[in-house]
Amino acid sequence: MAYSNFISQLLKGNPRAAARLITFVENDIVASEEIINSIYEHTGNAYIIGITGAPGTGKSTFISTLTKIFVDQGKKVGIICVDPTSPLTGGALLGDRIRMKQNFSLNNVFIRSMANRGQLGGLARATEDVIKILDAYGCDIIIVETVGVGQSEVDIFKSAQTVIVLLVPGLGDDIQAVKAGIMEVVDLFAVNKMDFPGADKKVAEIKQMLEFRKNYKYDSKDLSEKYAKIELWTPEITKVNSKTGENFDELLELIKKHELFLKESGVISNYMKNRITNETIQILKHKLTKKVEQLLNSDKEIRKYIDQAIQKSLDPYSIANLIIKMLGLEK
Ligand SMILES: Nc1nc2c(ncn2[C@@H]2O[C@H](COP(=O)(O)OP(=O)(O)OP(=O)(O)O)[C@@H](O)[C@H]2O)c(=O)[nH]1
Ligand SMILES: [Mg+2]
Repeated sequence: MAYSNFISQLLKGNPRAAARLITFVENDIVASEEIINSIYEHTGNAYIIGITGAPGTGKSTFISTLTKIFVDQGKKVGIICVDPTSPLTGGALLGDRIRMKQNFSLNNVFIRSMANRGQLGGLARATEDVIKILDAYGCDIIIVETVGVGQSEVDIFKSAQTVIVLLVPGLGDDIQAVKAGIMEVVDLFAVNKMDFPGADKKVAEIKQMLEFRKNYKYDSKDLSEKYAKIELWTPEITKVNSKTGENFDELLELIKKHELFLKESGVISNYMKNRITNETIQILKHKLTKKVEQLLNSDKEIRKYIDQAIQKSLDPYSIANLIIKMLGLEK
């Protein structure tokens, strides 16, 4: 097997093997299949934390402080910075990476950034594979950071056990953005920069939003990710100062509380089922699309259907149904 050497090195905790394998899964979905297949039984040990917030809210500072605490506890930490808005991993992310690498030893902290470069099967799929590699590599904690609070972050966070959103005092429209974007996946709100005026006001605004949320009926699709029922978990709110580390003890307690809740409520099995289902859907979408594209381009019978559609004797829905039949996928 082409990757077996890298994989055995990965399982021994070799960071260079991890980096190489990540590059393979980012660039090549066939490689992903082989690699994930071999490492899957070694995954499932890491606790995955998703962190997001608008630009400048202090994500990088927050993650450095949090990582330092985990490292001091003797944990191995993986950090994946995902930028769904950019095709390049450069600029801020790269700067952050260099700074963080200076602060931590490569043995304890592994940092990787990923941009949206049109990975086959999607960025969320690639992120999921990178998480598995870092899990098999031996990370106890995997932090997935994304920029922004929009819908594109939701997919990326489907594999996180605990999702934290950073807000800051003063900004007016950030809560609205959370409501429109990722509200249904947030487990914990952290008002960062608590040393700035208005932190308590921000906490009160979040509380008010959560009150509204109680009265709002989500359809079950929105909630399918982790919680079968909205009443199960009300997001916790805390304030922190990421520069000084103030109040991080409370933050860590809340993360622990959420982890315990997932276990004790049985939500964790719901989470696992949904995580695997979502991932399978991503992979199938990619595989089926590829298969159908091949058929559309080369199958003689299908070319005939397309000609018939030009003549208006068939329409695209009918062609799609005929293809589903051809693939043996109709009920
Ligand atoms: N006063 C204060 N400043 C903070 C705090 N946290 C972060 N900062 C500062 O806020 C600025 C932005 O912090 P970053 O950590 O780079 O923020 P970010 O969210 O990673 O920013 P982008 O990567 O550009 O999206 C920096 O100058 C930090 O030093 C805090 O708790 N208090
Ligand atoms: Mg940053």
